[in-house]
Amino acid sequence: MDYKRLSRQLSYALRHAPWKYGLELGREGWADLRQLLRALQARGWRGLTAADLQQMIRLSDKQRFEIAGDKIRALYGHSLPQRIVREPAPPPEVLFHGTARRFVLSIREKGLLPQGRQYVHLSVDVDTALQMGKRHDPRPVVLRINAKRAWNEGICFFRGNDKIWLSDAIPGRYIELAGSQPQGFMLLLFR
Ligand code: HQG
Repeated sequence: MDYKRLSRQLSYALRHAPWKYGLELGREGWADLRQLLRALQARGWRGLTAADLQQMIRLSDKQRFEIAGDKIRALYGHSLPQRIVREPAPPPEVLFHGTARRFVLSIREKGLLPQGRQYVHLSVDVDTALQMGKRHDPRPVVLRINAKRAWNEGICFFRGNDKIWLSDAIPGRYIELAGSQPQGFMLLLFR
C-alpha cells in the first residue's frame, strides 16, 4: 500500500477540506473514522481498514495523526476557516522554526505569522526545523524562538506532537537566528 499517498490524502481531508470527504470536524479536530474510511474507499482505496490507517501512522516519519476509539484527527497543519480548539500549554524555554531565506526580512519586520494555517508551527529541535524549512528553500534558515519568554508575556502555545508546537503569531522581539547559519550575513538582520 502506498502509505505516503494515503498520508497526503488524509492530510488534505483532516487539515484542509473535510467537507469534500463528507466529514465534519469536532471542535478539537476529531472526525468519524468510519465515515473517513468510507470516503477513502469510494476514492479508490478499496478495502481500506482502520488497521491500515494505524499501520500508516506507525510507519510514518512524522506523527501527523492520532486515532482514539472511533475518531481520528490531524495533530497540526490545519488551514480550515473553523479554528481547531486547543488547550494552551507552557512551551519549553526555546523552540525553533525553519524557513526560507526569502522570508527572513518579512519575518523580522512582522514576526512569525500563521500565513495559510491556523497556527505558527515550531519544533523542539534544530533538525526538525531544518526539514520544515527545506520544504521552502534548499538552504533554509533556522530561527530560535524565546518561547518561554513569549508565553510569560501572553503569547499562547499549544502542543502538536512530540516534536511540533503550535502558537499564535510571534513578534520579532522573541526571534533570533539559531546557532551558526551558513548565510553569515543574515546575522546582521537579527540583532
Ligand atoms: C513563513 C509541515 C513571510 C513561514 C511542516 C513558512 C510543519 C512568513 C511559511 C507544518 C512570515 C508558511 C507547517 C512572515 C511566517 N513573512 N513569511 N511574516 N511568517 N512565514 O507550509 O511552518 O510534512 O504554511 O516561515 O513540517 O512551513 O505537512 O508552514 O515558511 O510542521 O506534516 O510562511 O507542515 O508538516 O508555510 O509548515 P507553511 P510551515 P507536514
